[in-house]
Amino acid sequence: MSENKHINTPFISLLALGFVAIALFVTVTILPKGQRTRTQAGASGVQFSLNPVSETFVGVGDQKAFELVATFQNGSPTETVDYLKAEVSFPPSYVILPDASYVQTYFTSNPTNFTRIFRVDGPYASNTSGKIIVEVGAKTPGGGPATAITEGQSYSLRVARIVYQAAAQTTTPQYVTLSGISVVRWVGGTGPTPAAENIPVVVPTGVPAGSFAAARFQVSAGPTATPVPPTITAVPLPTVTPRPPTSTPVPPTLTPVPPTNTPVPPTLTPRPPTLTPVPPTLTPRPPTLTPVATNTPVPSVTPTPKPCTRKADGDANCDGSIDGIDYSIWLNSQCPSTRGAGQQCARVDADFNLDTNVDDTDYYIWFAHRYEAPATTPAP
Ligand SMILES: [Ca+2]
Ligand SMILES: [Ca+2]
Repeated sequence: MSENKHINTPFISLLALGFVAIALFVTVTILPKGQRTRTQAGASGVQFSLNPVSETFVGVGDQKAFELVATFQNGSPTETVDYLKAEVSFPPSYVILPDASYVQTYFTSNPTNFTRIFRVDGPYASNTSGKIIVEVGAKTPGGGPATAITEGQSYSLRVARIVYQAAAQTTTPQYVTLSGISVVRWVGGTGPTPAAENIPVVVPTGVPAGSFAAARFQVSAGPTATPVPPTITAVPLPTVTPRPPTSTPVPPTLTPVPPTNTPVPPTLTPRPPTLTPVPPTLTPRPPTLTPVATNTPVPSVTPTPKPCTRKADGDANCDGSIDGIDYSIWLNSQCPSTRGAGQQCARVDADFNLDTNVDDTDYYIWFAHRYEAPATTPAP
């Protein structure tokens, strides 16, 4: 017993010393790190690329795929993306989206994919406009793809895979380009700002003006236009020996006959044009957006920070535009009416219909008005 005590005393001292050392380590190392991850938002930037950067379609009708990739710099596994939008432009005179070919936005190679699809244009809309709008997001707070697999390291996320079909030959380079990019993350906080923000988009050099990335392509003549070697090669036919003609030349039995087709007067008589001018169906209507009396300027005693004229349309951060940032604010501050008696919502800047709840009704308001141009208001 006493022997055990003798052994345990230095052991306990050593253990105590170990605890002190661990406590010091935690204080010095972990705490500042925790603070840093809170103050530093995460990824310093995101760069977009189209892969491959150069492609050759082998003839009209040939199909090739381009992938839209977002590469985050200095990201974090704990930082997730709430919203992503990109516009992919292409010359529809040279390439089109084949029928029933839709843009892929789910990849098994991504640890996490965007699960909410706001909009991804299909062949009909895209081939008319020469543009595919890819607009995706997270369905739950923090449920979007992370900006890194390993803390601080660069990470490439596959966003979309687009299959194109060559429509016409071109030897001069044509481009698939990107523009209109928005990648939104949640910053947090309980105050009115900033809550959510765009991750800065890194614009590479050497791409067409106004676009963030480009892939070059051309359409070669293809196998159909190249001279095909004759499949029927000249084979010597020795078996057919020249024989005297068995059939003696006979005078042509077809005696010239007078042409049966006598010229007839043209049956297509000029008709009056069937497309008679119709009066325009779009009659001028009175503007539907009539100024409503609800937003009348109220002479307030305290100076208001800034007017939030589009709150009712889904402008959560009152910056005048309804976009992914407002979606992120809504996503992260959902507060349905089933929250329980007496419980108040942490933030209500995404309560667009002012019913004190932040719920699906507010989401649909945002969805219906996003990227809508602000109603023209008379200048003060
Ligand atoms: Ca806004
Ligand atoms: Ca509401």
